[in-house]
Amino acid sequence: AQEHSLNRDCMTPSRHVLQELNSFAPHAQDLSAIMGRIALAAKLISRHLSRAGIIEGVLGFTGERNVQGESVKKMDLYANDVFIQVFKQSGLVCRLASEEMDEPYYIPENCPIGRYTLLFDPIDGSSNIDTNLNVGSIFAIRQQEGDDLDRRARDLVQPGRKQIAAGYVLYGASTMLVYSIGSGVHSFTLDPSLGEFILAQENIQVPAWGGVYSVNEGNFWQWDEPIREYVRYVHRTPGYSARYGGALVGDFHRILLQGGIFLYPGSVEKPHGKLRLLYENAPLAFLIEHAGGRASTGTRAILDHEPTELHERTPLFIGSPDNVAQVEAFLQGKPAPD
Ligand code: P6P
Repeated sequence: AQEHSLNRDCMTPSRHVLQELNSFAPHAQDLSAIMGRIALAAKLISRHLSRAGIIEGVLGFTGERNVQGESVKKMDLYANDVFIQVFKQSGLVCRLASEEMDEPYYIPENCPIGRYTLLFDPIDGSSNIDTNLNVGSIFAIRQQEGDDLDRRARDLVQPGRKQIAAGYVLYGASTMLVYSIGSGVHSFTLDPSLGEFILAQENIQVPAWGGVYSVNEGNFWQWDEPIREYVRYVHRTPGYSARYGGALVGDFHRILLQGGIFLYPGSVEKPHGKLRLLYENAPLAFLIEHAGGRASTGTRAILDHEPTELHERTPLFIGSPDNVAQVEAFLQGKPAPD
């Protein structure tokens, strides 16, 4: 038991990758090192967030607007810079693409080791920061294809099935890192006394069905009729609870562990929804599928959607397989089950 607990206490994300791949081959070493770097970025961001209100640069806005036209929070830029700095000296990643950057950031030195690309949303849900509610980071790792000499990063604008790893960090009551390299979904909890993410749960499986539905009902007026019909159905059917934190990672994490469904449908103002495919929906879809769940645009699997541009948005219906199937039935015009 002693040996087991010591092993568990030292099971960090980078060590876990080697265990999962059961290999010390270069590819496994690369992924292990990348996960170690992501853990470092997460620790730096977590530490900064914990000082919100005490030090400058955490709360509030920069006064600028990003490519999405959204006002940029100081924390968005800080977290984006953390990822760049952590990976710049890694020799592992050639490009970083993020919600905060119009174009990918190219690591100037040519990459001697890996030719990987990191796609990430450095701080998702940043509107929650000023009210001390949970926020998250979302990331996906892809293998670079071709030489991208024209720096158009066209090899990035491809379906989510091309992802080789994905995960998120939840800065909540505790800071958790959840990831998958395609063999199960695993969670780690940051132990501040160690300064390490320690393995918490392996092979997380989402329940087949859950009673939680997570959607911003303030958008009801601008949804298509089938989505309105679905929400009216859950309003009149026992067994459902509404939970919406306003930050995707926290809302997703609850669904992953307890089951249910998160919805961000298209609307009048945003026909393709608000959430981004390549660094929000696709990484979470990768995770939920490896946890036995489903993620749909409403008409097809998120991971099969063929994007045409880097910051493309898609609607998102993600969670327990039975819940996603139920919403798809409404979208296909099938009568409500009752
Ligand atoms: P709404 C946060 O701004 C975010 O990008 C996601 O984290 C979250 O799920 C969504 O937008 C919330 O959007 O329109 O409900 O406020």
